[in-house]
Amino acid sequence: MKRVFSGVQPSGNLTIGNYLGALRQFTELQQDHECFFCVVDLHALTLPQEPDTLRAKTLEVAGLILAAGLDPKRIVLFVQSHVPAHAELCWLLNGVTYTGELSRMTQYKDKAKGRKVITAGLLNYPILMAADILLYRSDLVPVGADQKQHLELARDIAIRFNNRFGNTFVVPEPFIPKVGAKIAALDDPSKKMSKSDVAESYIALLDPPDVVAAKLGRAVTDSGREVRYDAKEKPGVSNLLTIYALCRGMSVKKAEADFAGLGYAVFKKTVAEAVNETLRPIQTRYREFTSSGAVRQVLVEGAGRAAEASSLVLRQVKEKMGLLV
Ligand code: AQP
Repeated sequence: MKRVFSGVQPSGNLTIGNYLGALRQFTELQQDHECFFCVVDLHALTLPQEPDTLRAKTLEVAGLILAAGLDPKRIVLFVQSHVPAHAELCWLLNGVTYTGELSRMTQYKDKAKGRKVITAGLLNYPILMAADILLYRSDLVPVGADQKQHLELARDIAIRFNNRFGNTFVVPEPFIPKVGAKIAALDDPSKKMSKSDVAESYIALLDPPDVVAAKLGRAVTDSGREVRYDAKEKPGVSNLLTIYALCRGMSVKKAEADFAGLGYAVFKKTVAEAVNETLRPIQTRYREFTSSGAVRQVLVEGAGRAAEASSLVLRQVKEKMGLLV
């Protein structure tokens, strides 16, 4: 069975972008892959976080990953900081990664923009991500389009390490959905929807139906009145059409046909209904998981299984790099 690894940062409210770009793929992959999914709290620390909020969001994100349709008996779900091997391998890989590679990363440039101080963690973020993936000898990494560049760097690091120290890491492949890999912000379709952005820009997985309808009602559309997919000329409408098509499990072409001759008001109302139908079962399962206290138990078991699965690779890396083990 091929191995899958992916992580989600507890850096805000999980969005429909996180779901359509990543979590939805997790639920499919769990059927016939060995899956490790991780709440990457150490990654969240690369930007300032309020400690109590970070702790609460870590549990919330884990609950939402399960609620998205993941079966804790099939997958390993854990918190990154509960498995120290991630931080250890990250440090070891610092020795084979170049600062030029890190400062070229688009996400680093975007997140560093306008900040008075930039932490070393923000620059080193992709090394930790490489460590996450390489520790488990992962074959496939389901991610949205924004993480593709980081994954390419993880591949480069793996190849470089293997060439220098002998075959150790599996070189991972990205698994990026054809549609939905970059859901745009509601208030500015030129930007990616992000959980750490302002609430108006995203639909959170835990948003109640009236909030979803209100946010979509205010979503930026484009001039003209026609509901048609045209990413260049009509990025706002195209984004909503993509969300609608994915929520209804249909092609964008079919989605377009559903709105032929209809105006933006009906369009937005119908998109809201489709989004709410997608969110309803997730929200119900989330409440079940959290009220039963099952999430913590899943995370304890997951950390144990992840530590076991990663220990051999970490030991091999230490030996190969010349540490006394
Ligand atoms: N807008 C998006 N469209 C499609 N996929 C997306 N992902 C994120 N935003 C979109 C994918 O969701 C997974 C989890 O993301 P992450 O938590 O690791 O961090 P991120 O990529 O930085 O996502 P956010 O929501 O933008 O978080 P913040 O605001 O904290 O930076 C990843 O697979 C990601 O590609």
